[in-house]
Amino acid sequence: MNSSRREFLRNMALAAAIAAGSGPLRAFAASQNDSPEKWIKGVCRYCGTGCGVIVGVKNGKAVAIKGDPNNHNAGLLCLKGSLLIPVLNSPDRVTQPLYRKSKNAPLEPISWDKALDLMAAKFRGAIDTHGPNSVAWYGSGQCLTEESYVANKIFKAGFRTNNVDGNPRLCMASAVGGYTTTFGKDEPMGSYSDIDKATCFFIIGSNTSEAHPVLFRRIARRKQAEPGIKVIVADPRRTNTSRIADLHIQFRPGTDLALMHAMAWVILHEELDNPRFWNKYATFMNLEGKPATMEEYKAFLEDYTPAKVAAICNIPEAQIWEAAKTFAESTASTSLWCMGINQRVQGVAANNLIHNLHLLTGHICRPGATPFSLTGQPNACGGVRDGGVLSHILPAGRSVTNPKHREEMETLWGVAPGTISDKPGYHTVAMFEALGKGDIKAMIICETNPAQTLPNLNKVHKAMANPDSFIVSIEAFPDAITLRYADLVLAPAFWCERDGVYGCGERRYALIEKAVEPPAQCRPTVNTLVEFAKRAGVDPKLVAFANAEEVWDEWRMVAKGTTYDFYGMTRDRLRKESGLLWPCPDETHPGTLLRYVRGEDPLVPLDHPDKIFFYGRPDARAVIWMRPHKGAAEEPDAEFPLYLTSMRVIDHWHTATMTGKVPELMRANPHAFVEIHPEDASTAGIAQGDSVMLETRRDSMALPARITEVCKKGLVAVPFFDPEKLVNKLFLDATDPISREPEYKICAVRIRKA
Ligand SMILES: Nc1nc2c(c(=O)[nH]1)N[C@H]1C(S)=C(S)[C@@H](COP(=O)(O)OP(=O)(O)OC[C@H]3O[C@@H](n4cnc5c(=O)[nH]c(N)nc54)[C@H](O)[C@@H]3O)O[C@H]1N2
Ligand SMILES: Nc1nc2c(c(=O)[nH]1)N[C@H]1C(S)=C(S)[C@@H](COP(=O)(O)OP(=O)(O)OC[C@H]3O[C@@H](n4cnc5c(=O)[nH]c(N)nc54)[C@H](O)[C@@H]3O)O[C@H]1N2
Ligand code: SF4
Ligand SMILES: [Mo]
Repeated sequence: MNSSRREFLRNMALAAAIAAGSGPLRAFAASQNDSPEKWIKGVCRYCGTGCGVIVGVKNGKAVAIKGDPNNHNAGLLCLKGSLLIPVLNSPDRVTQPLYRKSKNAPLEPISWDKALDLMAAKFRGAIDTHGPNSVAWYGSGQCLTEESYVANKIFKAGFRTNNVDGNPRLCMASAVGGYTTTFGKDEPMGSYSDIDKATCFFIIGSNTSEAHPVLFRRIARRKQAEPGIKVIVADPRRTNTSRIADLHIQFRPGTDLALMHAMAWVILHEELDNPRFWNKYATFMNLEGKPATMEEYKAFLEDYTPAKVAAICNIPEAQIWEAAKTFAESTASTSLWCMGINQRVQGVAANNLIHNLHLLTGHICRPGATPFSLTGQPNACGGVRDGGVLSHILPAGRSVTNPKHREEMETLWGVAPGTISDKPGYHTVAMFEALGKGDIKAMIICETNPAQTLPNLNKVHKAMANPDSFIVSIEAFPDAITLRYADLVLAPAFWCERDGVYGCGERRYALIEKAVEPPAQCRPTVNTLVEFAKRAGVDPKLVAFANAEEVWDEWRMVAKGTTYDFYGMTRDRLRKESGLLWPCPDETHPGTLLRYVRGEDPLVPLDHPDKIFFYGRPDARAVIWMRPHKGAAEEPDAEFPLYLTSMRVIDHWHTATMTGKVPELMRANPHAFVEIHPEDASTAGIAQGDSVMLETRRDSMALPARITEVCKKGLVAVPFFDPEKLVNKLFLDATDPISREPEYKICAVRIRKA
């Protein structure tokens, strides 16, 4: 393709991206006659972008939605967000508790009172007979902060088990691992406003266009507004995101680590690094995690010369030089990444290598220059990561293995010393294995649908069918596959039928206010958990919360004085403002756009001798890691010669229990499909729309062919939203050794015409 044609196509893609986000500027109204009586502020139910919304209410019913002009999205919503009202008003809901008397019996209505008694008896019985580690919580980055906080407290302090995990393990765990091993503290230092200042975007393993549409529009606008702004996309698929790129590196799946080392090699060889920065603010760690020198780092990089890596990645060598130079030479480079990086057995290491590029070049802690991990779910950051609602962590950056941290939490929670176990609980994959083995006897699953979304799904289904287990699912929609395995289903108030906080990808906490009443028998989950805990014998003082606001006030206290300090975000303030970014230590503090920077971050003393202070690290230096490239857990071979990956589509949210209720969204992608490169299709004799049999070492299934040049040759891709095609039966459950996040992005497959 000649360069003017390429430029023309890119400009078209830019214009389309910007237009796509402009439509919903107009408020979505259910019908022309429904002019709302009042507008109530909240946050979109879907992605980690965390757009502010305002819900229009008339006669107690939600009738309209529009973007909040005062939040970061400046009034914009993508199509999914602007079509939330039909989901909220869908009659297809779990409207009362349901109970299954025996494993093969149908779910039948049961009263709340009986349901909670029964559940309490099962959990109490398991703990009394088999010990605290026989029960578990499997939560979600879509729960409200207050719900995750209460569940964590009940299990870790009330039941005395750390078997508390959730779907952020499938999603953000590797990003957490990356930030904590490089900077000593989790969460990005930058904010979305960096997008408006960046002059180079390095987007790796993120299809921002479909997964974070409102942020993508902001990137596209930035690119269109100022000539010379560069976008580099590194993704084995030619996604909508890559259409606006100046450079699309379509490398072999799983070779990102080699690519980024080669970029570092070029940066050092061309003297495009920033020694003033790394000399002062960085340190080097070798393969064993021991301190090392720049000379040793350079020697390590000799395994990753551009020529060697071009062969590993199966890309032209010139692309490596161009990417490295563009990244280093720009005035402000921002990296954005998501599941293409995190969902890998080398997920943490891949995160580290992104940070390496920023530390070598000093593209960090300046407006527009930042390594920014995009967050998947709306409250994975606020509720689960910051809240410490995983099996190895405690609230506000504390760790279960740290005696001082346990002691702090025991004091704050008012429980006896030694109450909190010093052993990490099960991570997600291990938790479901323990369920299968009968080591976990009773489990609550809340606001997540693991029977569709966990990897190696046949194994998971077998575990969930264990006759000795008791599974409670708190689930809003009756079509969730998980309900097939639930012994008890509890009916929750949905989205803006209850109030609570979501914390999105830029450290912004924002309140979702209650806009409408839930169906009569649907209850706010905070109340459900409190009621359950009391009946299960948890000290009532531990759960003395009348409502979500009281939970919020306790959580503010628990984080006070930590590096997550958001004490200044009172409920009243959150009612007035459209979200605030922590740290925000007092009520007059405006929130923090740039962490670790003197004069910006309230945790850096104003008289600190250095401009930047990485206070998360004992030596105040961030780490440049030597992490070797190793490849995927299951690479293609003679028997299974192709790569298989999985991805999202713009119209659906995960398991489509919500987006599946909206005809406009269903139309574009009603069913699963498999993307195949034309050459791979013709080798296998497959034509457009043919049924293709996909076989992996775990299972096989037939999907209709979508023959397209989106995938690199040798790679096929499937979406995972379709409940009728549980593609996760095909994927393996190998996990990253540090983050324990599964490798959803890569396994080996063979295809044939079905
Ligand atoms: N529409 C929509 N938006 C969503 C969601 C949704 O369900 N629907 N879910 C939200 C959630 S929870 C999440 S976590 C995010 C996920 O957001 P993304 O991570 O952007 O979405 P994915 O499509 O899962 O994967 C991104 C890309 O990773 C690429 N990839 C595959 N293998 C590799 C590799 O080896 N290296 C690299 N660099 N890339 C690779 C894939 O080709 C794909 O284009 O989206 C959020 N937003
Ligand atoms: N193959 C493959 N698999 C993947 C991934 C991938 O990239 N590839 N990505 C992984 C990632 S990153 C993620 S985050 C997970 C997501 O996986 P899940 O969290 O399992 O998927 P969701 O469909 O978001 O599940 C949310 C559930 O909560 C229910 N719900 C909605 N609102 C409410 C409410 O207010 N209260 C309650 N109690 N329930 C409610 C919904 O109906 C739905 O059943 O999937 C993972 N699985
Ligand atoms: S970009 Fe994400 S948060 Fe914003 S409206 Fe769309 S789905 Fe909602
Ligand atoms: Mo996610």
